[in-house]
Amino acid sequence: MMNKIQIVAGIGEILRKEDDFLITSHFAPDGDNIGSCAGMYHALTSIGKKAVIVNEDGFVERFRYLFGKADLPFVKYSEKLKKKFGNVIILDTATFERIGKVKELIKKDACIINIDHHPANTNFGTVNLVDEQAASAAQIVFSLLEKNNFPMDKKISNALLSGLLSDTGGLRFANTDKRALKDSLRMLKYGSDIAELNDRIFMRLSYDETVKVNRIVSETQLFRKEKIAITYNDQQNDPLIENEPVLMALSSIEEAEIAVFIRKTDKDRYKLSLRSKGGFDVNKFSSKWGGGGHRNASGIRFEGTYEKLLKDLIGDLKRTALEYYA
Ligand SMILES: [Mn+2]
Repeated sequence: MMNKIQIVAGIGEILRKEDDFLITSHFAPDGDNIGSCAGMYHALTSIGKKAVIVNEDGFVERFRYLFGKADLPFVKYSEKLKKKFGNVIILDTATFERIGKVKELIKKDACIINIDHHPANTNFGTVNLVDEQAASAAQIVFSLLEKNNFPMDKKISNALLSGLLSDTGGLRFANTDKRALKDSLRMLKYGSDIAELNDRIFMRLSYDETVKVNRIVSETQLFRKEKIAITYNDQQNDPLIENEPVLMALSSIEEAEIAVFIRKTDKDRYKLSLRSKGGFDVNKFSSKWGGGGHRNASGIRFEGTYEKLLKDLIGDLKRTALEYYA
């Protein structure tokens, strides 16, 4: 067994020795996912390496500032992508399955570097750097780059600080610990502006999206005894660009400790995002239903009718919450 210092040095060696990297992360990319991938991309290209970021889903435009005016190195997966990669970096992803179709781009004998902070990480990589104490995957990437003496700059720190801010809700969530604050400070040293990044990540929504978010939030149902707030959107016919603003609004409901956002993605297919305050473990609940994440933020995919979803899954959540808050 290698210890953590050896793993960090070993990954540094691979990054310097090899070339032509595929960087990827879980489908439905969020800020930590995109920030970690962008930080790794900038670090590799700054030492002359070739790299590309591929995700099963499309880019989230609000993070465009991480790439400046250059061509976007973030590619949405398509069957037309024929190239297979031997050097793969998977960031912020608990299981190999969660990269989805990007699997198709990986050679059988590829070297897979797995860097993550999800407690349910299965150590699926050739090399695994998993630290569930980290509030964000971006912080693990950051310390890996610093420890391996990569030339750090504002581009890299902006990407990684964006990841950290995304997963901590702008340094407000329960996972905001001393380490998150210390890492933020170190990132500011490279020129990042925390107010500017928080503004870009949390404070910008188009008029159309704002109206839509508010319509969805206005349909929220509150279960007082269970402390659950639930709302729904038909993502198939009336898609939201991002889910986070809805979840933020639900999470801020004083009477609710648990927020659930249900999206219909196809016939009899649903995606659920769960958020909790304090001790209620939505990761534990989601795992029971084939999903996962963190204690206070997780997701589930559900197949079946909406009635079945409400009766079985939401029924189970209500019972679990009632027991917990009893
Ligand atoms: Mn994360």
